[in-house]
Amino acid sequence: MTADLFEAVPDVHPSREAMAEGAVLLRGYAKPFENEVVAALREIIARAPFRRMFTPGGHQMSVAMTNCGTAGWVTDRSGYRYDGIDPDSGQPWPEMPSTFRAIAEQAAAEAGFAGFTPDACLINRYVPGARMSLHQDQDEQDFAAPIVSVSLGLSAIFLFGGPKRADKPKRYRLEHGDIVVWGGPSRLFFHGVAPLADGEHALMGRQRINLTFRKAR
Ligand code: MD3
Ligand code: FE
Repeated sequence: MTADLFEAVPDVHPSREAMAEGAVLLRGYAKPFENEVVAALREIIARAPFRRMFTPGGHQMSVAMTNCGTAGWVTDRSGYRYDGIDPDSGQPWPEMPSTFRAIAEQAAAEAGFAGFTPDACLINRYVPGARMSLHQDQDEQDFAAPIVSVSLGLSAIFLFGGPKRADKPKRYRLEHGDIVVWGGPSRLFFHGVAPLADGEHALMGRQRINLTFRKAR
């Protein structure tokens, strides 16, 4: 009797897990929006295809990237920067879709960062074997603004270190639909992604896509 009643009530309390001070994992938060997100993603990559960029040191990244928003993160032999223009097309990056913005703003508010106004969304594509080595995100103007990440497709082992490169990273499995908000002290923590394991995801196929929403300027 009561079981039926409980099942009829939607869960208004999303799962919320603290990974560190300021880092909040919202498991499955983006799942209800997956079809809208994928449709918007298709339009972005038609105009700004994924490309594997080069680091200033001359290494080609295994992760392929693109951007949407008024600023996009780029790397080449001259360094890392945010640029309003896609260097491959010479055109502005595609606009940030309103669904993307809404999801990022809601998730940020859920984690205690109401008023987050992202101007950049970096889109990372991992195929099996692709990885991201430990780094800090320091190319943004305002470290008081969090970064919101949305994981889609194959799950990945996320490596979450500390304020120093030598801090031993903890490992977290990030799955399709998971959102993490990285603010406060964790905003400048070292982090990376272990080589992606092979697999097939029902909606996304043989890849992982990660969206990171940032306030770049
Ligand atoms: C923790 N991307 O694009 S997202 C990146 O899965 C990046 O593609 C990874 O690191 C990915 O820079 C991780 C999670 C993430 C993003 C930014 C952070 C974690 C963070 C900034 C500070 C601390
Ligand atoms: Fe990063």
